[in-house]
Amino acid sequence: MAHNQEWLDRQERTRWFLQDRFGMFIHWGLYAIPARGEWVRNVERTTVEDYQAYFDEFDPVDYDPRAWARAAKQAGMKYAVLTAKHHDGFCLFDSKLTDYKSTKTKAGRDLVAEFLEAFRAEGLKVGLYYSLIDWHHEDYPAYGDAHHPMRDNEAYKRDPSTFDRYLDYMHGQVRELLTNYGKLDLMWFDFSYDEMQGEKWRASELIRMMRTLQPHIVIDNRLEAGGEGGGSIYTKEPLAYAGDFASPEQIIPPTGVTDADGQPIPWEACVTLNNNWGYVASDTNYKTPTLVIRKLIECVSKNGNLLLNVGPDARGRIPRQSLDILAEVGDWMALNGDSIYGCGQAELPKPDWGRYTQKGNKLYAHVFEESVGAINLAGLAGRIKRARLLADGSELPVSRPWNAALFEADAFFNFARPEHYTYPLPDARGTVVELE
Ligand code: H79
Repeated sequence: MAHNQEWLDRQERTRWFLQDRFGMFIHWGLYAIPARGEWVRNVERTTVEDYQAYFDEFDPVDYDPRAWARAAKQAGMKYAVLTAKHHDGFCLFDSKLTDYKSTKTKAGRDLVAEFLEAFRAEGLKVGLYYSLIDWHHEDYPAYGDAHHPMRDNEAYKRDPSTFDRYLDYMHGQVRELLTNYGKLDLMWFDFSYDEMQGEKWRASELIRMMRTLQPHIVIDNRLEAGGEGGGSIYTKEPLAYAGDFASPEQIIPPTGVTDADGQPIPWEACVTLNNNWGYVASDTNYKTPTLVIRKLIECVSKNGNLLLNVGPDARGRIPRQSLDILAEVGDWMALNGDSIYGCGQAELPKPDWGRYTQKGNKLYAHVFEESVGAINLAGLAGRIKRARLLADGSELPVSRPWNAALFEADAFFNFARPEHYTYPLPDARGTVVELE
């Protein structure tokens, strides 16, 4: 089956996205105040009235998106996505269609506009997250809806015929975002479920409008799917609203994301730094910088991106622990970013000591495990012109040591100079050798 135009356009639109590989997700809203996660209303069945306390109180005096942008850039991230509206319906932008927005709080600021300006100023690409689900809007199904805080509260029975009013509102807000805020590089919708998918959102109409306003905007696949995947993005004839990339949530697909013929489909794993998207002070279950680095490498080795989340607190500060992790990831990226940006899956299978990424005729050997003896480059005998430690450019001899005579089809290298049998990895987080 031939590719349709949607498929071909996707190739064009996602060029920068596949190049950049590493982005920052930012989950921020009223839920930073209760600090029990962005699903707090749902989990605790909080009414709109009870949640109102956080709206009345919201006053992020330390909001300085330029500091966020510097942290993202220093970490080696190339794009960022902010929650313009999460499921609770609170808007971080000055929408004319609601008063449930940051400009009507003590903040008195268009937080989205300031985010966009700050991140663009650092040279990062910018995206907005917009929740399809809305627990605040009175025309969004509540009673009986799988994901609504009031799903089992009969007082919240709603007339299904008014759902179109919500869709007018939702389309109107997307129009505002794509009209009033300059060029947006990415739009991250969240999320479809059960029969709430595709044309239930009037998705064809929405996409037509979006492509008229901003033809190049990259869009996720969640007008048609949830975090578990699905939808026509996996086919050679995706629908107009299939999206430009798959969005596995809190998981890295074992073998990447491919279509029926095994051809790669753009994808981005969205992953939290601790165990929550929104700010939760008590959640100190942070991933180590080494794990983050290795998971980023893993994504790229499977042709994917990593969208790594931070959850700023109610005052507007990214948690100290998150900043510390990002700084260390950034130190590694500053020296080894060539093995990430513009790279993808290698032609060779995964080696047992780590992973490969590849860009053209350059192969990046990411060594995670200390070796006993020389490191085996299976399948590369006679094919390597030179090997360099990426972090400092130093030469690494590629040879076949005496004790590898039986494996003579393979090439080997060794971090030791002169050659020893064991040697500590130059960088325990992930040592990268550039092979040409
Ligand atoms: O915005 C982030 C999440 O809020 C949202 N998507 C990411 C990017 C998301 N939507 N659905 N899910 C995450 C998965 C749903 C998980 C749930 Fe639960 C399990 C909802 C209710 C039970 C997690 C655990 C949230 C509350 C308890």
